[in-house]
Amino acid sequence: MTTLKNDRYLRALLREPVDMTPVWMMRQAGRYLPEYKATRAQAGDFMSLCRNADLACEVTLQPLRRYDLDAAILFSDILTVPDAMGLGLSFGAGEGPKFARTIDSKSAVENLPIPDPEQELQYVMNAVRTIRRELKGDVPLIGFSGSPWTLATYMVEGGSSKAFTKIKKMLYSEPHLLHLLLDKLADAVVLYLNAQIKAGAQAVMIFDTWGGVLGHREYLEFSLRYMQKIVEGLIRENNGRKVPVTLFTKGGGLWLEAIAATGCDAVGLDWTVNLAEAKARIGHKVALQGNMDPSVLYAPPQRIEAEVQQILADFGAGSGHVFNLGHGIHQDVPEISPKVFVDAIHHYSQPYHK
Ligand code: 1CP
Repeated sequence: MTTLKNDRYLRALLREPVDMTPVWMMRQAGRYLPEYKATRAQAGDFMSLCRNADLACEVTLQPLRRYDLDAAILFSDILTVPDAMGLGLSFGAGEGPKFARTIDSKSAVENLPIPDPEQELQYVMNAVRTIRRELKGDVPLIGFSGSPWTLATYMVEGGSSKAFTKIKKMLYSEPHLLHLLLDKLADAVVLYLNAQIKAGAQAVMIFDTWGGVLGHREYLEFSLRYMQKIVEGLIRENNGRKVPVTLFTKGGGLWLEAIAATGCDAVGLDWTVNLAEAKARIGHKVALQGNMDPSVLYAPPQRIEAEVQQILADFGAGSGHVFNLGHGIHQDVPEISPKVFVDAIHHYSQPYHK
């Protein structure tokens, strides 16, 4: 049994009583912190930072030194999995991700290997072990992966996309090929997340950043089905403690019941969803994570506090809420904003837990 000094985040995900609402921030390690930029410069480039367990640990801990966060998230990227499948990932200075090779044929899918997490992705597991050691039980560590659909968009498009032309063409004209790819990715993600759990991740989250660009039937068939397969394959208890799993589909507000029915412990929400409505729809089955618009952090402190109070009131009394931004923190928010945000959540949530 792992003893944690602060286990509010894990307890809230399991809808167990807490003294105040826990909070962490999506992309809490990143370029909005000057010390992150310094460590990244020291590493040379983004992937070298991910591959160096000590530096990955350092940037994971940086936001926790500044803010009273209730969880740490592994510093890595969702695209390490396709990289380990041989696609050759790089990040140019100031640019998004690029793959040297893309998936454009049946043979390309068939030839994709399923990476052994303790071989090709061992650097991630080493980062998890190092971070767990250095956290010294202060707060839990979140492991993560991309959803098969979201990973596939990058692998087929060759990088970031706006129109998703190639993968949608594949979806509508060669659905069997896309299913083959997604099924392989689901197998790879199960191995990858279970290895993170064995290495020390105390909760896991699946980022389905691009599920929201799909049509209704296509979301269920090409994104949710494979997240469900992952949920069914995950280790759900380790060292005598439950390992909660959170599914986050950006733009997934229309499919909350279906997402909650996968058997996950928590559903991540973006800011298009009203938390009170989401609680009424699925709060009896799962915990909710979210969901302040990250752009609120551009506003003055009083406006941030007002927004936090509104979201806390929307959720109302009781456990089952992990406060978070509805997506990643922007890199140019005022330095004081994250502290105002985190402290307001802890302060104003206490009456809801009496
Ligand atoms: O220049 C830099 O320093 C790189 C910026 C950066 C960072 C800080 C990238 C490149 N990845 C990360 C870390 C990261 N990525 C984390 C851990 C940090 C933390 O949360 O504290 C996590 C959880 C991710 C996950 C991730 N990567 C997602 C899913 C979440 C989301 O933001 O929607 C996605 C889609 C990616 C791909 C990716 N990696 C990096 C960028 C710039 C992108 C997005 C590209 C795009 O918009 O298509």
